[in-house]
Amino acid sequence: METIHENSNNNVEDEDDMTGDAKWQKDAADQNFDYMFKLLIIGNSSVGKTSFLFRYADDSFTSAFVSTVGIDFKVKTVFRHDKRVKLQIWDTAGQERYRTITTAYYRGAMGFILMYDITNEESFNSVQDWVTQIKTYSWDNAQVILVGNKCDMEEERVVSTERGMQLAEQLGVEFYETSAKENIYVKAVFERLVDIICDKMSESLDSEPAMLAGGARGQRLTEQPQGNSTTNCNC
Ligand SMILES: Nc1nc2c(ncn2[C@@H]2O[C@H](COP(=O)(O)OP(=O)(O)O)[C@@H](O)[C@H]2O)c(=O)[nH]1
Ligand SMILES: [Mg+2]
Repeated sequence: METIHENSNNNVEDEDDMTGDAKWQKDAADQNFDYMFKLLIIGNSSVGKTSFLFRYADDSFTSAFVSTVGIDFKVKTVFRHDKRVKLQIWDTAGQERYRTITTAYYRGAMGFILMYDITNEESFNSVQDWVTQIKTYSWDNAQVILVGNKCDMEEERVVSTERGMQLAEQLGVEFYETSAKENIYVKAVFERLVDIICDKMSESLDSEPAMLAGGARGQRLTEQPQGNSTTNCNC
């Protein structure tokens, strides 16, 4: 059962101000990039995944519950280290509620933003389940960043920063506390994820130069992710 629609018209791009269909056609057809990374935002329902994506892609936030129906992915092009990196960022379109995310959704994903809500214990307790999903359905070198969202809601906080840090360390991933609402560390998380993926790629190319011959775009890499844990909390 595959319910993903790949013809999203919710694409955005950094460097021009085109809107609507014209923009989508340009983005979809735009082959002028060095790398293309498929990134996924996963985590329990209502932790703020859609808000986080909107904040990054559109720099907007709405406090009404954001309907994810029909939203599949957004495209954003960023420049990192002189490279034009086209990000295809997928949102779960509400399927996370029923844990019916299909393998098609995970296919080819190079990076994950694994999100919980610092005001919701259950969302934190589910992180391990999501890690298991990632391990089951995505390739070994997919990079993960753990994100505790809604750090603007300090008074309702139930998951301490320390617990987030400890979990990240245990999982061997980096950790940020963010706010889609207040725009705290949203861009930083995406940029860091892109950097980690780029680092991993060049590492693999160094150790396996043969990959160069085939081109590195979205290729499956073969090394295990590193266990370096770094923490970034400013809330
Ligand atoms: N205070 C606060 N509310 C947020 C934040 N991010 C999302 N929300 C709210 O949390 C609810 C669920 O957000 P949504 O993006 O739909 O979550 P999703 O189900 O994970 O996609 C909505 O009411 C959002 O407005 C945040 O950083 N801070
Ligand atoms: Mg959503």
